[in-house]
Amino acid sequence: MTAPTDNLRINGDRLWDSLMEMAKVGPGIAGGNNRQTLTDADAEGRDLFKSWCEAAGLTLGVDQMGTMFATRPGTDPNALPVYVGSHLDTQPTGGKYDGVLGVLSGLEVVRSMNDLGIRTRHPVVVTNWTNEEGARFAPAMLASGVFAGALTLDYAYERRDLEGKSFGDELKRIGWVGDEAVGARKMHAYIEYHIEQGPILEAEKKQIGVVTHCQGLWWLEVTLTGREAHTGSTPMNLRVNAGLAMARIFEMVQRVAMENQPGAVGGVGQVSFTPNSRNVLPGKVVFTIDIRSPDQAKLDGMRARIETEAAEIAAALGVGCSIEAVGHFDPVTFDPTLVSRVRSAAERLGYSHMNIISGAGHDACWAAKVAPTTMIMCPCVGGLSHNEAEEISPEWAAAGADVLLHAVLETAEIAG
Ligand code: HGY
Ligand code: MN
Ligand code: MN
Repeated sequence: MTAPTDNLRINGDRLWDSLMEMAKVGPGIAGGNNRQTLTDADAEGRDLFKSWCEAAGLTLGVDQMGTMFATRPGTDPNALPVYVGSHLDTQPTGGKYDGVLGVLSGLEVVRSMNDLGIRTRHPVVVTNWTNEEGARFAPAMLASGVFAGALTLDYAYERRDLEGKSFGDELKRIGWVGDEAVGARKMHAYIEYHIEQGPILEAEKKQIGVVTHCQGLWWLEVTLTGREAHTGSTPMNLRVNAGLAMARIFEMVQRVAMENQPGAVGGVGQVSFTPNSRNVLPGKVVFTIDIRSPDQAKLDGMRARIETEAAEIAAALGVGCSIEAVGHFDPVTFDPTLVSRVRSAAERLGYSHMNIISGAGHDACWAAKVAPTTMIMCPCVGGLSHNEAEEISPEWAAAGADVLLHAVLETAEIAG
């Protein structure tokens, strides 16, 4: 493959304008976004992205999980496409760039190829994966998981949000059930550009993260069954206290993660109490433990210890305990050829760079199961993400998109 000349750059102002335009869709309450998957705001964002793709001359395909694939044709109809993209859905208190940067930078790469009159042998496809976040419907990376064959369509359609609404019904409600079989598409390669969502690149003053790996993950949903009782008149020795069991399990998860340093994290982001009344001891407590590590043995060892010790903690308090894995993928090693293409593109373009392991999960983690895959990262301010204050600079955004342009052109092969 011949690398493109080093003077090819994307249009950074146009990319930034598109990011700011998309940020107006599903605004949060503190400057970020609340564009959760399969909500009306998600549908609005999809329509905006669709209009931009059509304006760029792309042909849109949609699969049965609602994932959007916008294709720029290549010169060789038999060549498998090079896929780029990420996700447009956000956390409830999400930032303006998580996922969105990858989708709109993929679009910017196509827009720039149009401006430069570049044709490639392989087609280029810009992707918006449905429900990457897993905030409303667990697990995260749901559509890409079905695409990679790790999850079934029926399992995905049956996933329910906290109001009991199903993924399948909500996808139908917003009118984004596509006709393509999920996973029928074959990829020549997949390259995802994403903000780091951590503090390393900014601290090391590097413009580009050359992502070599992504850490693995378990999401363990714990259901604790206590006994609803009066918080005032129930003596301490007669309580079956699911809330106390939860607190002790949280403390244990923290301890297990700290005992697996370096390279392990563990915590809880979502809890529900039933009946969730100030003066009723909870009869049921449900929460999801999120543990991650780039080391397979550590990841699985933490899961085993947490499941054993959670059961012991609950039993000691007479509290019922059941645990269900509701999300998982093993640590991922990205494709070495694509990784070195990203690195040499950064060097050719004069951008500082370093190897990095992704702390967050991405659709690339599932794409790597079915095609040569890699990622590119840019720094984010203070390493903050999954927070409405998430921030990047236009320069950071453009640098990564330039690298994406070069990596895509080298992989899709310039045809004149
Ligand atoms: O959970 C994750 O790592 C991703 O942000 N969905
Ligand atoms: Mn993301
Ligand atoms: Mn995210």
